[in-house]
Amino acid sequence: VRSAATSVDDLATRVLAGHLPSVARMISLAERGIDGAAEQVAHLYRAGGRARVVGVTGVPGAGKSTLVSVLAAAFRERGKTVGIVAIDPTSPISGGSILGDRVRMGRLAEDPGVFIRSMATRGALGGLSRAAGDAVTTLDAAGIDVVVIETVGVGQDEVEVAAACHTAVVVCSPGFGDGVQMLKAGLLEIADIFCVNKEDLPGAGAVVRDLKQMLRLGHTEAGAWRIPVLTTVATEDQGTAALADAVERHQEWLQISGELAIRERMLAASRIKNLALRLTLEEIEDPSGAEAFAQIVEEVRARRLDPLTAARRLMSNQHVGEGT
Ligand SMILES: Nc1nc2c(ncn2[C@@H]2O[C@H](COP(=O)(O)OP(=O)(O)OP(=O)(O)O)[C@@H](O)[C@H]2O)c(=O)[nH]1
Ligand SMILES: [Mg+2]
Repeated sequence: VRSAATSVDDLATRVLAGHLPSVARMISLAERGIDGAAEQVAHLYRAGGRARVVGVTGVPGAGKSTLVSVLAAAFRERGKTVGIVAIDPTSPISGGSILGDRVRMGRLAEDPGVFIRSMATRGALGGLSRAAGDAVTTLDAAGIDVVVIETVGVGQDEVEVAAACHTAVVVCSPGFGDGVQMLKAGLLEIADIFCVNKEDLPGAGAVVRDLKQMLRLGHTEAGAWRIPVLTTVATEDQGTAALADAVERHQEWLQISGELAIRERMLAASRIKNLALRLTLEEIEDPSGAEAFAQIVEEVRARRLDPLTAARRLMSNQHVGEGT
């Protein structure tokens, strides 16, 4: 019987060779926090950096999944391999959502150049960003060219995931209150491209007008990226090529303007912060330190110690039991 560490090791080797079933397993192990998985993802990170990450986000029901499937098909036609990470905020951790997405993705699911993965929202602080980040790292290491992440842009964690990409596509559709919802969620700030989907429905023109109006209010410096407002009918595969063009144009702009390095620094910083949070929590929750932690909790309860000092002690890597 091989040890868990060895088999995770083998797995990373197969991921690097582009073996997609191993990619699926690696993502699962990392998501579940299996021993050794984090180290393997760290190893994969150093081997990656070529994939371009496209975030597709927007209010529930805007047509994101439908749009992602036609967009993925457009990238396939351009000779690119595509990974799709769909983050489902409502479903529990089950195969149900994967099945649902597979049905929606139709023949794309049969294409060996496409990898589709659903992910449920993780409860813990930054857990979703971490899980999504690990999935991106794994797909990147496997040589996937474009990774598309679909998220519903509600909630802090969701917006963070949506922002952690090279190109953020914010999807709107005609419907009451969309604009307000997006403003609240902070989605307008992260958009590199606006896509008004369901152009076939009444009210689409008004949404386009509102977005363009809003963009005119923002200042644009020379050489800055001009955020396009595109329209699509995802169910009819209409406007998809123009959307794929816009994504590619944005990525060229990132390169030429030097913004790519800035963005990648931002992404790296967010990865570090998320991991630092987890390590800190792990340290606090480590069973071997449970007694010492209980002791410090008691000190704080009795007000001989304050929570800030206690937390600072934990952060400075001091063992919780020391120096009370
Ligand atoms: N009329 C019209 N309907 C569309 C269009 N695109 C998607 N839909 C429909 O809108 C509904 C929602 O589409 P999804 O792709 O599941 O939307 P979503 O944003 O992924 O939804 P959630 O993931 O649940 O937030 C489905 O019934 C689609 O068939 C479009 O361009 N026009
Ligand atoms: Mg969806």
